[in-house]
Amino acid sequence: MTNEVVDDRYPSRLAAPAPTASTMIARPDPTVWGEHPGPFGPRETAAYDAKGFHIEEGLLTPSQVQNCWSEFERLSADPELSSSDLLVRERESGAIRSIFRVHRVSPLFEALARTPRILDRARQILGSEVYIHQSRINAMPGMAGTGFYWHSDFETWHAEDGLPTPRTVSLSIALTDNYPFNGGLMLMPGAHRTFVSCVGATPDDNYRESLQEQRIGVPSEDVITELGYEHGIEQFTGAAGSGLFFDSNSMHASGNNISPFPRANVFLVFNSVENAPVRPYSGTSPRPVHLAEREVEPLTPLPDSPFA
Ligand code: 6CS
Ligand code: FE
Repeated sequence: MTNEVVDDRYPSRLAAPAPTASTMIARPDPTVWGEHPGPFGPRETAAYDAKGFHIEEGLLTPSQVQNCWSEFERLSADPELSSSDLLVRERESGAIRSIFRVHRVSPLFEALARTPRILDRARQILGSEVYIHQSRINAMPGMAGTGFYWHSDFETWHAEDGLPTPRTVSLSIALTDNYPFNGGLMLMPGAHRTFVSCVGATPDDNYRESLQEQRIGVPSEDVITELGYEHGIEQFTGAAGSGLFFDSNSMHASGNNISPFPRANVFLVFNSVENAPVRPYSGTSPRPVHLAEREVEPLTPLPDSPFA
């Protein structure tokens, strides 16, 4: 099925590019949606606007991190989860790579998303009420963890899930120390202002492959090179408990973890309630709800959250 959307400001997954088509499109939408009061100061929102990400050290205390880690271990050992699509394994080693929908299967991670100082930051950036589009834990075991190739999350969420605009912010919280050498996330500061239109039609059930190794919806090496020389690369490193807020169109990647130190991060993807999903722009069927929520229900704050 081809893309039938005529007025798509973020065209991608075209079977073949038109000879004159540019693969780099200047983003027509903002990154910070209006000036709204919230925990971020004006310098922080300005930096987020310019770079597409912001690191908040000590977002969680060591004991809050410990609680999340124990919950991750509990979920990892849950036989029901183990045999479900929520759990994605490494192709070669069979080690756990991701667990999806953690905010629905775990009250603790639901509470994390509804913690006022976290929720209010997402609302402040997006200038509206928000809900969770996707949540997951990405685990990169020592020695055996494999990375994620360069991509923009929004490219996938637009093409495969139908999010109209990049009015979406992800929060990645380190549950182990993130070093430069254990597969920490690399980002190109400022590249979120460019939407990279990717070549290649989307196969049915593409996610079954892409969650282990993404091949469709990744930029060409030429485009990655150009963006890399223009913007440079920074890395999210920090002690367990650090949080990275990053724009959904950030160009990012991670390398393999061949260090003996595991890396695990919990991801909460907040989408604006004014950016509800429509039909996927690549013409495919919507992905299952554990990857892409279809019901837009604003998150309500939990003042007595264990993370407050
Ligand atoms: O599929 C997703 O939603 C996420 N996973 C990958 C490998 N790429 C896009 C996005 O980050
Ligand atoms: Fe990603």
